[in-house]
Amino acid sequence: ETNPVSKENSSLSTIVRRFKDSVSLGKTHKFWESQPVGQFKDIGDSNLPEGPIEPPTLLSEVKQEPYNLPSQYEWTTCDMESDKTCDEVYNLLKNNYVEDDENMFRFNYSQEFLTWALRPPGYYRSWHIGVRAKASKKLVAFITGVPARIRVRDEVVKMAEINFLCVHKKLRSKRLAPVMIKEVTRRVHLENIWQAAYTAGVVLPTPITTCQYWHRSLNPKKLIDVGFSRLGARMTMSRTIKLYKLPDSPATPGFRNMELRDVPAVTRLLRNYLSQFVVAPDFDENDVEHWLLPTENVVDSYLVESPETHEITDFCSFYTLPSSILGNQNHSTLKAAYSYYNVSTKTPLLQLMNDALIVAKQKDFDVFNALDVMHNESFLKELKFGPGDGQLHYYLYNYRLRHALRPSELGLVLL
Ligand code: MYA
Repeated sequence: ETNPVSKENSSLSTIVRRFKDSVSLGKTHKFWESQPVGQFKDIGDSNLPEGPIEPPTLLSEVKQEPYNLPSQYEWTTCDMESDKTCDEVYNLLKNNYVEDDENMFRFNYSQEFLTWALRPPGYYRSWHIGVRAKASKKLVAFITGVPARIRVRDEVVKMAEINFLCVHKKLRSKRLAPVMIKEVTRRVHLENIWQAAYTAGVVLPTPITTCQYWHRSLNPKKLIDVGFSRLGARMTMSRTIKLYKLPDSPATPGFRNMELRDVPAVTRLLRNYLSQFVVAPDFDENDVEHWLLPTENVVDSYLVESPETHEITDFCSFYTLPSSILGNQNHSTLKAAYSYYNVSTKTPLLQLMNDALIVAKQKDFDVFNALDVMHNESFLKELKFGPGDGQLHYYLYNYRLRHALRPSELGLVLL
């Protein structure tokens, strides 16, 4: 399967992905064909209206009991405020979550990251769903939702962001995932929410857009040593290290960490910026405080405060998501920063992102990753990002768009 753990593109991995994607387009999707999502057969049919595919039902008509699991398993609601449960979830994902195509790397979301990602303002405990083996009580599967307001054109829609779908490696291909998706859907419906947004590395019916990961080497020697990237043609290690060298400190006067007192100004800046995209989150001050105020080893945010006027003119952020390196003698973890939300009004975006690279390097990240969403295309090549082998498809549940979007029309980054 093609997955969104991305490493530098190689011709082999690209061929493998294109082949798999072409197979998946002709594949039947027993489960997904039964769901209110855009279907492959409807692509290009511009008679279908934009908006919800199915209307909401009365809450009393929502199924009141959980879906049936195979008899050896039981549902559990995971209390992400409990360190013990958080640790079980962490270990399930650490050993069974998303890998790249060649199984060299696996996402290793930290406990602090999971707590942050799963407990935003207004979160529902009931949307953190686990499956346990009845006999051993071992956690064997997981799926989550968190609430979000997402604007599609000029409509703000209450949605669930679905993430962390994971089935233990030993329980794969037994159709457990569809049951988990139906159960999270039921629990979202019980909160009177009828739409969802999610991303996946696999092609399903049907992406609203398909994005590509790009990677900027910060520690090229390690990236080459672990097989994340390869020495370019006619390149030596020392020339490569020189190529990716960065200044020791950011260049923009007034570039500093975001603080609590900046929340109103950052919210204004971000809301104004995101208004130009077709699909984007509708952030208020509470959301900005949660999602963008720096949290150690989870999310970093910087802004530019004009030294003269003290106005906040620019903003950039990235989150911390390490990957385990599978089967390397010398290194066990790849430290990756992922570009999150960036806004430039005065400092050129190129310069702002160069400063982001510099602070990421100071913080000892090995690589800085970015999708080709929003205005990211404008800096990727110039700042020496290279295309990755990972594609990331974005989806909406129970909401149809007339046409697929270009990645640059998307203003949403999911974790
Ligand atoms: S994306 C990250 C997904 N996780 C991983 O890649 C981790 C490693 N892999 C695994 O743990 C398993 O392989 C998973 C599938 C659990 C992915 N999204 O049980 P099965 C369909 C949606 O036999 P398994 C993320 O977390 C597949 O096409 N569907 O398969 C966002 C087939 O259906 P169909 C997927 O390999 C999740 C069926 O499942 C995905 O044992 C968003 C096969 O089931 C996928 N990533 O388990 C979920 N992979 O026959 C949707 C496979 O029709 C949310 N499948 O092709 C929808 C909105 C819900 C809320 C709505 C509210 C209103």
